[in-house]
Amino acid sequence: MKKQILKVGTVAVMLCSMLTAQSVIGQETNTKITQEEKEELVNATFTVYGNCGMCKKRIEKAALSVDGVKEANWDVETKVLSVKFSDITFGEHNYSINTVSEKIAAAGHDTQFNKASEDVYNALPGCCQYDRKE
Ligand SMILES: [Cu+2]
Repeated sequence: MKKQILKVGTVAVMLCSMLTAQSVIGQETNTKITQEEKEELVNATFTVYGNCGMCKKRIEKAALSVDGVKEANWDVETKVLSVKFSDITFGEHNYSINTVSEKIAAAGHDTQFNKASEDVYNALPGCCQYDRKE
């Protein structure tokens, strides 16, 4: 009888420490990305068509609106967008990159994977209407 009580007590202590450990892990993932996590970010680049600084803002904003994307940088000269996203959140690279590309096309910019619709493209400010490939 005494042995059983002891066992229950041990299990309770184990459960307790497990719960504590879990809540600590939960807290860590809720905080901003640490240096270690930053190193686990995956970098991907692809071409996005645009003209100017306004395009840059629009493209980067669209990229950053996708969950898991931590950094986005579009180069006006080379037309190359560089995105860093969390590999923990998105195991499949293609899924994440396709989503980013689709969001950018929806904002009016053709990418090497997706085309923006005529309507969205025509709604861009004149200076942002880049030359489209036929
Ligand atoms: Cu522009």
